[in-house]
Amino acid sequence: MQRSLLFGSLSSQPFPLRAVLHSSLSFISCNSSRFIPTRSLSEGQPRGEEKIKRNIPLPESTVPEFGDIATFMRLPLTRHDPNGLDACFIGIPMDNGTSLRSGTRHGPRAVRNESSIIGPYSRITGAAPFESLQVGDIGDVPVNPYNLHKTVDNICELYKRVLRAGCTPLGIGGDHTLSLGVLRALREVKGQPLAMIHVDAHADVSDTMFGEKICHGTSFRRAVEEGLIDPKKAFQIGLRGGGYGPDDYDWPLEQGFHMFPAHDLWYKSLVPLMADIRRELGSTQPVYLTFDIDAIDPSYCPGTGTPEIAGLTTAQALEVIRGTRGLNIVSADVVEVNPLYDVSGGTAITAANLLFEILCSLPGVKYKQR
Ligand SMILES: [Mn+2]
Repeated sequence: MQRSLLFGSLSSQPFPLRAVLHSSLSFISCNSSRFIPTRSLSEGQPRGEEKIKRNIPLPESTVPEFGDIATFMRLPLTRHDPNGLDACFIGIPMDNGTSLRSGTRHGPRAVRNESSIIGPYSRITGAAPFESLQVGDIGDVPVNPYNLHKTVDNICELYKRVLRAGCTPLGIGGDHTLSLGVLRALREVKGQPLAMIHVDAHADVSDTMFGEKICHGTSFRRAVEEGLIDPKKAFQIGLRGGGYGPDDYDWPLEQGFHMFPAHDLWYKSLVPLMADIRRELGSTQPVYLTFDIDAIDPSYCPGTGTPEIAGLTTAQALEVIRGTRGLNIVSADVVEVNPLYDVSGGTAITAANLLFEILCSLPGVKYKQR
């Protein structure tokens, strides 16, 4: 496929591939459910019928956008209950996997607050997600701020419940350790390793940090080792910044990852790249989309824990997300939003809009003629 990519391409892999680890390792499951379901607003309403009354964001004519409870886009809240929903937003307010600046535990609330400004229909693309899908906000994962491993288990538990209800979970992070819990749930429920589109300044494939196997810089090495993702169907977009040596990118390339560093994407539209990825993955392969807000340049999104200069533009971010339309996205998230480092709210506004665009790109969303 691709033009001049430094690290690799879909059609030619410049590095020798080692044995694929996931073929010889069983994936790790997580603990059983301990969540208490609450009443669903859509209970008793069969899905798939046109007369169904779908959830819509609270209209501004009812209460102004700055008012009422800040669920995501002011959707109905059904705590920990995905029943009857086609897609749901889930907050994951954690930062105890963070290596530098803490504060992403405040990300979900900030993103929900800023999401109030987003209208339910995309005037630009014609997407009408709330006329197509039943969507809600199911609150936050009950994270444990004193125990990262229990937090990962709790993410996995709630995500399994959501997936088994036939609902597509859309996560609001929270540090990137959360992907390990998400992927363990996806692997178990979907019954196969996932394809992955990972947008990030960092590859997050360290073996350990401070001797720890689980933290926000190790998620995707663990995911390969545990057989959660198919590394040959893993695409990392926006990579940059300093490291400790050339090994940082060698390991994922040896596994078969496709890496697209930011400097190869500067000044370019990402529409052709996404077309290549869609061709490679097709329309049925289950895909996990995870978007670390630090993929975007810190001039747009300073509110994050480990910023790196010369990143993607917000326009390129939209091209990536809109370019996933047609893929079988089975879960997605926007992570590493740290509002303590951005008093303007711009980072959270960006994250909220990216999540809305992800919703618009999900399978089953209708587009109107503009
Ligand atoms: Mn990350």
